[in-house]
Amino acid sequence: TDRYDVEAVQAKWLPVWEREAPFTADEHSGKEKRYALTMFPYPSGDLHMGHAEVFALHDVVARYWRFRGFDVLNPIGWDSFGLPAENAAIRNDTHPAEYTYANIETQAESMRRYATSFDWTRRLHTSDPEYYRWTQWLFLKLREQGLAYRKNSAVNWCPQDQTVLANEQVLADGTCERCGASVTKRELTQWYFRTTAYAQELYDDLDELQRTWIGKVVNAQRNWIGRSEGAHVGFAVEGHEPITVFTTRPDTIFGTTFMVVAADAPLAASLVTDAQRPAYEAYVEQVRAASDIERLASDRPKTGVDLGVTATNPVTGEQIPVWATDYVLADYGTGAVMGVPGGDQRDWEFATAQGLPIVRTTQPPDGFDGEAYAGEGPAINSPAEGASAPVDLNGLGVAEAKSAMIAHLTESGAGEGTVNFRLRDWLLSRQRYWGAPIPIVHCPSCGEVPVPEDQLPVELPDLRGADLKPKGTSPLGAATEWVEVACPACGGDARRDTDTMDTFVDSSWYFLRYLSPHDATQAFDPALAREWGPIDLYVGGDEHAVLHLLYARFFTKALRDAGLLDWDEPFSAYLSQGKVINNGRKMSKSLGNGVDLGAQIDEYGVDAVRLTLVFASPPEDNIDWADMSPAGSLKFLQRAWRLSGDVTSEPGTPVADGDVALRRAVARTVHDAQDLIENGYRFNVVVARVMELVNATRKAIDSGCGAADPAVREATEAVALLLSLVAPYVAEEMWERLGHSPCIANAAWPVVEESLLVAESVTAVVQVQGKVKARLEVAPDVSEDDLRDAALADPDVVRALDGREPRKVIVRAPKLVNLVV
Ligand code: ANZ
Ligand code: ZN
Repeated sequence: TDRYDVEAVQAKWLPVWEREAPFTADEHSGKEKRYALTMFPYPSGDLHMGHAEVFALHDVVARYWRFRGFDVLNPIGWDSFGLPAENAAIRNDTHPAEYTYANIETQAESMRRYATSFDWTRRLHTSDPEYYRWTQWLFLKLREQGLAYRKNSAVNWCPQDQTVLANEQVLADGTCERCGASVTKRELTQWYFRTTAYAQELYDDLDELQRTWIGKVVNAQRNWIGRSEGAHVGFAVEGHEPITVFTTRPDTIFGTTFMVVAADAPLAASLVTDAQRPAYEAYVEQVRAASDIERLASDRPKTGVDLGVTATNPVTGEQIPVWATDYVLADYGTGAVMGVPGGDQRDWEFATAQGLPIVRTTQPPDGFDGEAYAGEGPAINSPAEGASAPVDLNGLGVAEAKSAMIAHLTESGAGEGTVNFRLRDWLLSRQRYWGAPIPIVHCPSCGEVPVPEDQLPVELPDLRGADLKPKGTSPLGAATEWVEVACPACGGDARRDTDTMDTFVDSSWYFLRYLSPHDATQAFDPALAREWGPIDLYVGGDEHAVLHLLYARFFTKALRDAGLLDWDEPFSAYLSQGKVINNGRKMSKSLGNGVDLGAQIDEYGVDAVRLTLVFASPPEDNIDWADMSPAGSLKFLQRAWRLSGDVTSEPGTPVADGDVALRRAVARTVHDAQDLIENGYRFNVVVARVMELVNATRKAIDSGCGAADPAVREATEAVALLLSLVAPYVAEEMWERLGHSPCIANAAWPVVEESLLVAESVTAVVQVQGKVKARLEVAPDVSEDDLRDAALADPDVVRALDGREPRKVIVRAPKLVNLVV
């Protein structure tokens, strides 16, 4: 027949590949190494179209590198702890482990059939004790470095999931990134990683990553880390420590007419006078109920309470009132602000609402009719007319005025220039069951005691049949036998920490565990990390633009400083793919527009689905499945496959005498494919070029050099090799029909003969007496003599000469011949 049987071909090759395992990485190969990583999945349900897309795109590069002679590490595993599994288990009334591992098997089966070039020998699951033992070990390692600590503070609380959330898990609209519930605040003692210790480095290194990471993600991280340059300024308060503020506008100090401190912070409570205390306490009560987002909303009326004390402006010496308010956040900067209503809109609104004075210190442009003015302009009222001050900013532009004021503050000891970051420490404890237990024992006499290394892992108690529904305290607290332990330090009665770690902790280091996933002696082998890392290409969705990528960067830097890693950054290059949508909309249950991956594969086969996803668009663009034609992809694959049946020359036939035009097409296609993959991941164009090559080869067979020409074999082999990056089944089948044994993945990449890439001909112009008389198509390397002879033999030139003998013949090969008579 003239079609291959998709099902039969899949059934035929899968077991062969499993047996041959061509993609097992080998650290002893002596070849140059490449580490290709794709984000490991959560085991919720079966694989979906999104997975199919990422894996297909990622595989192009992983397979390509292998063909180019690198030893490629391309591992896969499962991010198998976490709320999705726990919630689903509660819904389905099973144990999270059952739900998780059943889904992992389902996904693994689908992945195998999908035939990406993963090294299955390195498979890992973060919920295996063998894995989380080392997550716990790393937690303790970071704690030793002072990078993990416990503190009491107001934290984000999801009332739906009944657990705390990291700042990164609260969306811009103040809702939980998992469940969409409105996030509230709670006062709790929780574990944190000190991500802020690396704020500067995490920020600065983005400049370098900008070149190899896609821009959106780099910008998202920049904004998240949020670097602000400004100053710390101290305002003296009688009978109290000075209040230090962080300001980005030290040039506006002359316009400071009041101070505001975060209402729900210890500073406010320590400042308030007895007379004002009842009013203050009532106000705090009201503040606690609101979220950060509500508090910062610009359209919210500005409220506050006078604390009854005054502070001294360090430059003017004026006494200004100190208020507590909810628009100052306790955990940004110093939690205290110098109120400059002329320059800050929030301060303007507060001053207006509370009847506080307003003084402009930057001259707005003519015709400005707004309220606070934050733009460029000369300093005014700094100091006010007639007033004397130790520094005079009047007339200076904003930048100059800032530096002048910082210089003055530094000299007078009232302040100094500083850099402030928006980034907070990472809150890592969760009041949920399905995660790695925090390996700490709380002892009444010794305090926090780390579980000794030889007692790791602290295994999760089974809790089968227990009610895991979120109740606001960790379900582990109910496992009395598990909780009550002897203190590792003094042997007295003590209790285990009952919180589990955020699953983002698990995924912050999994790329290191792949290097030796079953190593029972260490989390990862530093020597292997040196050999394989950092990751040469990371492929995954940009929903992880901040969370996962930032945390993994933090872990990398912390482990470097622990002497375990010698990389500064984990991911040298990062590619994030677009989404697969349907009919212009995101696929969702409620819209009922989901496309089932399994059904697509059953209908068109793995190769056609993969080809469709890769061919659809540049990787970073969305793919609307409604506009796709997997049937068309399959048709193309059949055309490609037919070529392999038509080739009649033997494998290894010398190709030098083959049809030159077709050989040129092959060389150009392979050369360009390399360029397209290596520079900008233009995989869709690679597919388009292979389609052209298939057409050219078909034409050569049917109406050109014929099927026996060795160039036809060369072209068909190139088609098979290039196609194997995207459609491995049909490629393997073609390879066999071409007389080779499996696996095509082990075959040599086609060598591009440079001479075949040179343009086939150039146009030479022939002039007689300065007038163009003829144009000749000649080889680019034509000799001067040949070009002269060709020009003199041309009929138009002969006619123009009309029998005259040229006096002079000027030849500039290959472009020009000039005849003078
Ligand atoms: C005086 C001033 C005058 C300010 C002016 C701005 C304009 P970014 O750029 O986000 O770092 N601020 C400081 N700490 C705060 C807190 N905990 N909660 C709310 N606001 C706070 O913003 C820094 C500016 O935000 C600081 O500079 C401070 O107001 C305010 F014409 O100080 B500014
Ligand atoms: Zn103890």
